[in-house]
Amino acid sequence: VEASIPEPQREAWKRSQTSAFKSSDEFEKEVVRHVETSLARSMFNCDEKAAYSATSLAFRDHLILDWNKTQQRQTYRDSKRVYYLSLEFLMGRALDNAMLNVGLKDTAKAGLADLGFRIEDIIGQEHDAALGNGGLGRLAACFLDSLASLDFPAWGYGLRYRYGIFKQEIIDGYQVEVPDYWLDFNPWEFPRHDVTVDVQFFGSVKKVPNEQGKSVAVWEGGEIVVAVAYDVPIPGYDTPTTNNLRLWSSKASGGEFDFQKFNSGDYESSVAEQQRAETISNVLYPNDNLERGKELRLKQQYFWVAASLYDIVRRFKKSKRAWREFPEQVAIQLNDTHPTLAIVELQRILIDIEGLDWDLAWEIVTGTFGYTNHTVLPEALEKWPVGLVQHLLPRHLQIIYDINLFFLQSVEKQFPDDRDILTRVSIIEESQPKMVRMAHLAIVGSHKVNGVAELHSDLIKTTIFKDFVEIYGPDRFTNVTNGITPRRWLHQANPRLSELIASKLGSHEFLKDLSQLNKLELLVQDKEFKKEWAEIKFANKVRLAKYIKETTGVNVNPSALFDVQVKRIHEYKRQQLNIFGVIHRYLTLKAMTPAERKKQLPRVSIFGGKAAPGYWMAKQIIHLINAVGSVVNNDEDIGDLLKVIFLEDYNVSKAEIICPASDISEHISTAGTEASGTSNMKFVLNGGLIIGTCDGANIEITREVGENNIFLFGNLAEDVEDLRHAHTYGSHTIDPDLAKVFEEIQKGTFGSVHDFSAMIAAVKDHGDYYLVSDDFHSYIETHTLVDEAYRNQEEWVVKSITAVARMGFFSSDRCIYEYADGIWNVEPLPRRD
Ligand code: GPQ
Repeated sequence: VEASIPEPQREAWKRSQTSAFKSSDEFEKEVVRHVETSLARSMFNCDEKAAYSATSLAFRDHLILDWNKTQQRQTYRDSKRVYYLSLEFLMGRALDNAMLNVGLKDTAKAGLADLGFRIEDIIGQEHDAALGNGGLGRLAACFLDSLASLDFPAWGYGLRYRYGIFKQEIIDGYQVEVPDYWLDFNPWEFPRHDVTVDVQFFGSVKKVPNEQGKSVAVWEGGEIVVAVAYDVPIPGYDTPTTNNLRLWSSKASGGEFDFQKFNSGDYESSVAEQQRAETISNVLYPNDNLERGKELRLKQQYFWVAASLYDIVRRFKKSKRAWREFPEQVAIQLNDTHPTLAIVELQRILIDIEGLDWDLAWEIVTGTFGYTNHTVLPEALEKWPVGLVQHLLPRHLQIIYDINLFFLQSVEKQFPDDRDILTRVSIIEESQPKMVRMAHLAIVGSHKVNGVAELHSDLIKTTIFKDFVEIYGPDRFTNVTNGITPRRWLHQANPRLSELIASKLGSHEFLKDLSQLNKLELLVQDKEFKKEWAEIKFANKVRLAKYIKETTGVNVNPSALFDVQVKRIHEYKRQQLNIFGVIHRYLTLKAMTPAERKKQLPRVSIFGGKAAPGYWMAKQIIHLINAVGSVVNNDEDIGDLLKVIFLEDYNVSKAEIICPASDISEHISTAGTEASGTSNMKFVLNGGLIIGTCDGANIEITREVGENNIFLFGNLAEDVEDLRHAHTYGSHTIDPDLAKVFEEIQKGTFGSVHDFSAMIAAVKDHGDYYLVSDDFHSYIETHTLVDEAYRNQEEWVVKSITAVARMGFFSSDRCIYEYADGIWNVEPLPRRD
């Protein structure tokens, strides 16, 4: 149906066009209007929550007007679009970001003050949008910010989980998970009840002849679940470009419930069907770097992929172009293997529905997709039992087998004397049960595969994907080192530092061209500047100390060295190494005379992060940290010299308080295990130094900031395999200082001897897979160097400024330019209105 208004009536539309507020007066009018109409309240019952809601609605209106124009222009220009498919978008709060990106935060601040509210309190009302686990989901969010800020025509596609990552509570030192129901009132989403897609599951396939007598596959029967679109506007910084994040929600195909069944008295089964459908988008799987192969997870993946591809293809078809032009109009990036079924789904649409022949379809498919790998950990590589795929997606399994057949035939031709390579690279693992290897499918179906930091991209080429480099040549593989958006992680999280930098550089341009930070190096000897720099760090530490007091009751001294490790709890990230080091420090302090103790540097060790609910060892690590805290924090011999804090429920909005307040942060994964890390970048950009292993992006951070401005320790990735081998087959002696730490734990100093015994056994008896003992000495020594360096505050500030000045490379804007150029082949489409 043509819904366009006829020419003669358009004048009336233009006269009545809505315009966005610009002044604080106009803003106030919008807020009051939303309080009085959208919320049906008044000045007599407008609390902070209502003021937050109304402010957000006012800004959402603003964004939607820009969004409309952006979409109209992109459609009119018919330029190539990027689609970023990610099962996770860890967005955090939207209001502060929207205000800063459209440049109206000061306007809103004045308006809110006029109406009787403090802007910080209003911002603080917002519930984080926590549709992700950790780094992978936050990377997707940073990329959306950069895509919009750089004017790229780009959409994100994800799932609208009713429950995001769980809320973490710490009760008696243990993690307890509480559901995160965040959709009570979410002003940032725009339901599109008219944008729906029917998604099919189960059923069977039959072959029937088409009009030309060719046999085609028809997938029939099974059940239909409806995908409903919810749009989230993504504003660019300092540009009217407003992109879209489309999240799909599932509902039963009979509407609320099946009325036929309902009327025939079968109430229960009609409700059951509705519930089964809604379950699909109900909850985010809370695992980081782990795939557990649950059927519902595969359903989520296909549901989201099928809806997104239908939407993308529908948009392409409006342009009436020939199919072979598809890859010139559409670039789809697969964020990890979670959306790999998109490769199969597009091939299915092209051959079964659009009637293209296999080869042309496959050329289109591989021209369209790019795949980003985020880990080499074997337990995180996705595999699905063939039987499960057969049951849920019978036609897709056939296509996967065909893709594999053609692929293996070509490999066989290329390596006629090598039988083993076929087994190794096959998309189907010949195990019991047989499995579909999603990473292999993703590589075969994409034109580019990238890792997320140099070391990681080299590792995938020499280990897990080695054979594919032989087959496709090295050019199929590339690196795009991760980055972070300086808008959220500097300007929003650390406004004072951002303003100081702007005052010195003469503008806020550095927020869009982060390499301009290098001009700060000219100021490292400027006394006044250094003083202000140090004052800002101190103020950020005072703010965190206040937060620690409010949430844990512990007083920490803001002049102490703040040593932070916040990230998902995982054995490979080695929070256990950190807490063992803390215990070692505690024992060292205890052994000193009071006079000696007086000379020591006070420290606050701050931890935060969630453990996957089923990850028992990670939960024990959390327990040990809390147990050590309750002993150390109450030891009168120790006082301010050492405090151990575990911050509950680490998330994006808490990271915005924590990152600006570190002196040192810890990025201490076993070499070769952390693909990149991104919080390392956030801490350094905020003037904190880091202690880290030669792993992930730490290596490139070192190259940029210089070896003098980072604390590196530990074994190298190239030596890990030999060390592990030696632990298992040679004699394995534990570092003597670490052995003392273990003795103390086993004495019961921190309670729960039984609980902690598994952590100790992992090192002593089970091969120390993560090299905790091997790296312990070097770790402790390096912390001594940190203490020494921190005593010289003059020098420390110089290091801090120098490091920030050299962080330009780690903007996610740089990442997006690299993807655009090397993988997507897309151009920005700026708007100047
Ligand atoms: N990452 Cl496979 C996750 O956050 N979750 C995952 O399931 C996988 C990877 C991380 C990875 O561990 C970090 O090193 C990266 O910096 C991050 O992805 C973004 O690439």
